[in-house]
Amino acid sequence: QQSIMKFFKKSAREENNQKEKEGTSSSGNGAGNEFPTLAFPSISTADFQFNLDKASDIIVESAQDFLKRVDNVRLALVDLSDKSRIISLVREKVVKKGIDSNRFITFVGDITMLYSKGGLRCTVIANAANWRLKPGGGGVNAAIFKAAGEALDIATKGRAETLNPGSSVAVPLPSTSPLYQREGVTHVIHVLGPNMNPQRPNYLQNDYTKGCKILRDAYSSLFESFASVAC
Ligand code: AR6
Repeated sequence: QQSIMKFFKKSAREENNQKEKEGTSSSGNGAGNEFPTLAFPSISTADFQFNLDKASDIIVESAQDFLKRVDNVRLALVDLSDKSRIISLVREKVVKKGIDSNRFITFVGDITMLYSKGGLRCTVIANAANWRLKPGGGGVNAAIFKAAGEALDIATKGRAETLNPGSSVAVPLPSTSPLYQREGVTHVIHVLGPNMNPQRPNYLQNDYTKGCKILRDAYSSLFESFASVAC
């Protein structure tokens, strides 16, 4: 709660809006604003304790592969704080690889309020889910289920009961959902990433050979799901 409030302090909001209008943001949210955009959190790097440096490599490589293959779409990595380590790592690597800043952006904000508070239109958002696809539990999963209301829980149950690590499921959001009405979100894609937290199910015991493969599979499944609903 507190971090969300801190996050959306007026100055940050205005800065994002201004950058969006001018198209001058270093993260580049200008000319590509008309493309269908997927907003996604960094999968597995908070509650699931995945190594940030390895995760940032996988995010950038997976995004680059996807954007080479699919035109007229945009990806936006989102995190809550302007001190987000994963955002800085990804930004550096995106610049190094010369990825088009109109097609891959980083954005600081709450993924459930991107349009209303940040002026960023994202018709599809990703959720770092748990294997039972249950609401609550903390992190971005709790925030998305709360903002979307019961409609998301019902729609999710209609699509899948569980997820395997490395896979995703796209759920159309009913137009009655506040997230649809307020933010213009038409789909939520639940993704289950690799877990390096001994307190959570499917614990990988620090096996990063398996973990990196699962994280790559998770992003490739997420981006394919996005292409299938957006294109
Ligand atoms: N908006 C944008 N980014 C957010 C938000 C938000 N509202 N909330 C968190 N993040 P996490 P995981 C960022 O822990 O590591 C859940 O309880 C956060 O800073 O949500 O994949 C599920 O039920 C981080 O960068 O997901 C699972 O059991 C990123 O989202 C488990 O946690 C992912 O953090 C999944 O753990």
